[in-house]
Amino acid sequence: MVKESQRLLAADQNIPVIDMSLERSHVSMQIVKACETLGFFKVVNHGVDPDIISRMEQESIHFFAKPVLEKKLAEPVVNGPFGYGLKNIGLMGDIGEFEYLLLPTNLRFPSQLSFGGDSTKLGSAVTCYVEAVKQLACEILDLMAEGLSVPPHTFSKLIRAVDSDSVLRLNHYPSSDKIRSSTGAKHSDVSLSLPRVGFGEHTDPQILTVLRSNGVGGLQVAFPDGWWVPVSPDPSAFCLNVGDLLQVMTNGRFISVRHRAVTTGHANRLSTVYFAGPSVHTKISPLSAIIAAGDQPPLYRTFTWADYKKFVYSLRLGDNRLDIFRSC
Ligand code: GA4
Repeated sequence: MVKESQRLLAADQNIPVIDMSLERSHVSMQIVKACETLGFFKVVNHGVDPDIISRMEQESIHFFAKPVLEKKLAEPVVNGPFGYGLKNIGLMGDIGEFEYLLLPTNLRFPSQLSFGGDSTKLGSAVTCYVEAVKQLACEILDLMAEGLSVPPHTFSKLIRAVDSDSVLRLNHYPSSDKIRSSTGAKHSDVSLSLPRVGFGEHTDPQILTVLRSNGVGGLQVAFPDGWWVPVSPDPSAFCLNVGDLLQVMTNGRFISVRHRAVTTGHANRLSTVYFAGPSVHTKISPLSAIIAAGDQPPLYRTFTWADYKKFVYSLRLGDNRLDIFRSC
């Protein structure tokens, strides 16, 4: 259950909402500001085809409605933490009140995803969705580069690499009501209708995260002053957050924001999350253009994404991982 001592703000009017149809230099300035102050923002008028989005949502609903034994057959034929999971997160014993499907984005469907059944429709929905959100992520990364005055495709070229190590995650958080009925608890047991941790607090290790949810809330973002702020759901928007690697590349100018998902209310929450990462052998370090323009020495030493990922998977979800890579 979410601890009462954790301070929660009621509204999310402090979350930046950026209209991507506005003038480019204005949008780029707003994005940089949001990444420097919070590391999180929403975009509207983003240009992603609504049919691609709704097909992805329909296929997720269809997938999660299957019996658990059938969902467990979703095993990509690749190494890594991929496939269907129920409550377990990572390798170190973290758990949450949700189920998910974690997929590498360079899968060829259906040959590399065996379902023991029909995965063609889900596969084609995922392929189209990944292509669309990757395009959006690259557009936003180019706007960041522009706003930071670093060479134009500094960030997006890492995501566009053919062997980019990006991941798609489909999450299904049952409502508190459903959790209550599945535990056989009485309707009067109020503790079971309190928010419960779906996906515990953490930062995302990659470069940039692109999240979309159905119309059910649950995502919360940690503000620098220590407040947790619920993000109001908007199925027509995308939520973007800075990941650890982008914090390093910007030498700490951008914040890799802590966030979490809680279960609430009467409806199930579905989220689709694209984690844009570089290829595993990419060397990550603070950008020289940022160092030259700022007054800080490089705050992090150079490491590869493979090194960092190995370290990430050896820790618990909520652990701070960047400190050990600091150079001073
Ligand atoms: C958080 C962001 C992505 O969901 C993810 C997660 C990964 C996993 O579920 O396998 C991790 C988590 C995430 C960070 C710490 C480690 C690894 C679970 C965990 C305990 C897919 C990712 O890349 O890092």
